[in-house]
Amino acid sequence: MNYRCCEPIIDMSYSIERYLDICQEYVGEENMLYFVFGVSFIISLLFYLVWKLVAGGKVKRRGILFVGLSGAGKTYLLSKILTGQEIETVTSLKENQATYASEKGALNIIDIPGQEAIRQKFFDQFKDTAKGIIFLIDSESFSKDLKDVAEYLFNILTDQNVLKCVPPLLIACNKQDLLTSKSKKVIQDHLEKELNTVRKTRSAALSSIDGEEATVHLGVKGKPFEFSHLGKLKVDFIECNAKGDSENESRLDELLLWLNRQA
Ligand SMILES: Nc1nc2c(ncn2[C@@H]2O[C@H](COP(=O)(O)OP(=O)(O)OP(=O)(O)O)[C@@H](O)[C@H]2O)c(=O)[nH]1
Ligand SMILES: [Mg+2]
Repeated sequence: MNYRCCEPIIDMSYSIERYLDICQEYVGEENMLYFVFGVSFIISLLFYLVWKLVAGGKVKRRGILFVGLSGAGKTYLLSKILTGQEIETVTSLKENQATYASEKGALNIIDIPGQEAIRQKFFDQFKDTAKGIIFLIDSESFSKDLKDVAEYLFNILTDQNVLKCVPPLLIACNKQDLLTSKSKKVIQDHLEKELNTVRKTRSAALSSIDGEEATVHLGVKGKPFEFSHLGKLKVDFIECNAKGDSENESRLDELLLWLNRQA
């Protein structure tokens, strides 16, 4: 067929007209508007379903990230939860992954190494899969680690992916079997104060780079930082110990309850 430049368009609009005529014949002129609405609705619904299948299926989140400073007890906790065994651990240099069969379904636990030089890289690698995050703290060495803990927590709380997907965050104050460990209340208070300081420092650093006022979005602007100011990002604090002392067993009931709720 030899078309000139605008002939195909004329041809197409003629075909559409023909189809509309046929439809009109079947549904009647008075019902034509309903018919067009109906067809548009069905097409939109199909597009939506296909989009849901393609995009929704791709990022199915089943991951629970164990994060925290080196020595907080992440790998030990992972072993204790999965096998009940108390193992000798060494500093992790790569992630450990395992499937946790909760009452409601399987979760993929990913233990992110806490060494400062590598933790961000591993967190970035797995954050897309996070259905929940457990931030483990060594409650015994907390006072000494405060600055470092707050810096790491700040990075997580202001991470774009975390802010977008708002996975529930559990701050687990571990090693409660040790006599000099800090309670979750003390840890929360100190962290709120320290995160306030980190927020100011980061804002000041950004302003000096940009030459204008820059904001770091954490909590409510103009008010001292509180975890309750994080909006949709839900943060819980619990006390636990993966290791038992001479008299008591490990104490993980609250942590397991939270974990099972995420499945
Ligand atoms: N007392 C006590 N010690 C614990 C507890 N949980 C873990 N530990 C000890 O803490 C030390 C560090 O534990 P790890 O599990 O290796 O720490 P980690 O967070 O995986 O550290 P990285 O791999 O370096 O990120 C080990 O000696 C554990 O036995 C606990 O609840 N109480
Ligand atoms: Mg480890």
